[in-house]
Amino acid sequence: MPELDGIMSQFTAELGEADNERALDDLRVRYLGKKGLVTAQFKKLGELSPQERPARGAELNLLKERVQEKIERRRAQLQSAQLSKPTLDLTMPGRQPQVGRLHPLAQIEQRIRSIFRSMGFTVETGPEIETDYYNFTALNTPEWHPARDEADTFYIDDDRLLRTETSPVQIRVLERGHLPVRMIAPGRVYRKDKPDPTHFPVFHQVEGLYVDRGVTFADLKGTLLHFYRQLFGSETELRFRPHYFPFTEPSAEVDASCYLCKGAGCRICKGNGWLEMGGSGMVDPNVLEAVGIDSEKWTGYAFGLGIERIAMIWYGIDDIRLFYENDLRFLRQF
Ligand code: 2U9
Repeated sequence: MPELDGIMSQFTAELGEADNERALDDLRVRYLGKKGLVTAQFKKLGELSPQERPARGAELNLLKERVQEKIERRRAQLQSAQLSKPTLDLTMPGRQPQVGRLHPLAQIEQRIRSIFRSMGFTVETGPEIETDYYNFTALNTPEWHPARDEADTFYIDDDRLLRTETSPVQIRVLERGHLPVRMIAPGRVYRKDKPDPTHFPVFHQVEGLYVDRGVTFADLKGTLLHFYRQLFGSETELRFRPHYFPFTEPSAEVDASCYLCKGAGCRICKGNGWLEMGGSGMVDPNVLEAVGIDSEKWTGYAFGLGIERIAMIWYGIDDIRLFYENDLRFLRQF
């Protein structure tokens, strides 16, 4: 019947366009639903004569079955296509990778390491739990020295403590007996200080040591001058003030001219033009003899500086505790 052929070919065309299950459902309703095109044909059967009706009915049943069958086949097709579709959606916006960075103290330590490495210093490390011998005795630190007091140092037991400086690393290196030694020892040190804007019970130091034949205070001054000029700029000047350390003789505290105002006075140097950087001196002969080095043949210089202090000066940070709070709003600035 031409009319039914027309319905079938229209259905086939529309079926080709139903590319998802919802469109397929709409299509089914449009043909087989209560008011559907095929259903309407069934309704018209009553208008036919009893002779015409059976043949027409059979034709319509066939049409209905074919439409149903095609819909189900298409549904199966769509479902399997959905399953094999990749779940990766390339049109999705990308995720911003979280790029990390080094802690400001680690950044400063790296700069310090690289300046000294460029001058031929090795970088040495050692344990943070030390013995009384390495931390004090070998460093000529007398029994009466306040650093030995339980109030100033974290003791683990009678003999063991958290190192109060990185100097024990130098003792361990000198004990190996290979001279000359030209090294720095960066690392964590501990003191029983109550936290305040300039004190914290853990902080970081870099100590340096050069032991060779004929090392003088002039070598110390030249090396530190080069170091601080690399760190703070080529106009930097140094000032050495006499001081006392148990492990060096003579000893001096080291000031650098302010990198910001060049000595005129500003908020960074608190108006006096100079920045206190650390200490230095010629290694005390007692220290060399304690590790079996002939102090008549060999001399050396040593120095120490605090990494937090340099970072605070360089970045203009007024409270050491900020380095240890792990607040990303602070840390992300560096
Ligand atoms: C050996 C011999 C000598 C290490 C030295 C200093 C001077 C010094 C302070 C700076 C600020 C510690 O971080 S701080 O609080 N350090 O002033 N340290 S000379 O002298 C040594 C070390 C090891 C065998």
